Amino acid sequence: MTGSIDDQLSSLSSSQQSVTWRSPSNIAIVKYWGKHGVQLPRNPSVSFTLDAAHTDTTVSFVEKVSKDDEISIDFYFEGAPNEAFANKIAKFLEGLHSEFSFLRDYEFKIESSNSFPHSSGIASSASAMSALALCLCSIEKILTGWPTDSTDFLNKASHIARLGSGSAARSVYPDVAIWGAHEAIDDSTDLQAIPFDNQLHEAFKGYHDDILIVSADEKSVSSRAGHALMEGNPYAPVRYEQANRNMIATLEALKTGDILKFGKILEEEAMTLHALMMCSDPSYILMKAGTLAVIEKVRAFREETYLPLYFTLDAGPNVHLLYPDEVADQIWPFIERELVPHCVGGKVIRDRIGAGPRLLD
Ligand code: 2P0
Repeated sequence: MTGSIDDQLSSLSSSQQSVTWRSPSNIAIVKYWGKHGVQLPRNPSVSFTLDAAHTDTTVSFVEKVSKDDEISIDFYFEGAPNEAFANKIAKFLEGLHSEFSFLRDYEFKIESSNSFPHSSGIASSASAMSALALCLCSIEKILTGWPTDSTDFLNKASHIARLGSGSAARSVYPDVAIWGAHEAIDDSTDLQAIPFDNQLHEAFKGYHDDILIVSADEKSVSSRAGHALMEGNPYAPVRYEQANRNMIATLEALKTGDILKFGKILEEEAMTLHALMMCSDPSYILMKAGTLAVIEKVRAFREETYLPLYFTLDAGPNVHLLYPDEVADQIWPFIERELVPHCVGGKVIRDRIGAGPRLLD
């Protein structure tokens, strides 16, 4: 389906017994790092919604013949049954009973696949949990007629996605999404993300994010453990203040098209995130030698050319390279020649800022 989310939702019919959503990953500009309670962030975050890196999820549902209290799911990942994921999702759904009263009345088959290889080192929780949340909200709409409008629908989808994985809350909106309460940002809340609506400056339209796969190995410390280690980190309070300041500066840069200010914050946030990991107790490092080599080359390239190529990092060794479309022809040859050799198997995912999730036929 194409068209607005309202158009897409209006195509849902009460007779259908399966629904498929394609939902993208996102890259945080101001990072969410530290949480409390039930998936509540310690600081607000803002991200670019991506496009090429996405998950397709189909949920089929059949009414149970005899009702019981169990959640019944079959889960297939990339076409094959996957018990580990099935158990994780069953546990997630158990916690959603108060959100979706139908969960124990149906048998569910969930089929999920990613546009990027499972072993590419790209985190899939944001795209996977947002795709699943969108499917569940669509099933609620099919069965009950609610939510009637797309604002309520996306609000709930973001809320459910957050319960699955914090960063997934941001993936339901196009272009730019904000998650976490900030006193100077209207409607911002810890409970779900909100859209940036039409405030993004032209300069960021079609913005590139080339994701350099420096390592595809499993991370030594998961994001869940990383968030938890923020609780004892002596720098945490200062970090949360910095994130609040960076939110305002980033949103200002996104509105005014200030690419240089945007780039400066982008890199500061990446370095802070990894510095927080290094000064956790126990300390850990997720960057690899290749990560540092790429960072140094990007900085030298910028000094030499004055071209606006900036990097950021997720909670891992892979480097995201962000730059405007209008200078792509000048920047890509450098990336290809100097940086791709640092990638495993020369692997780069060439992504862009994206239009958000899509209901598939
Ligand atoms: C972010 N990251 O804002 C930050 C920056 C990684 C670095 O959110 O435990 O998978 O599922 O809520 O969302 C990665 O953590 O953590 C993350 P959970 P999540 O994107």
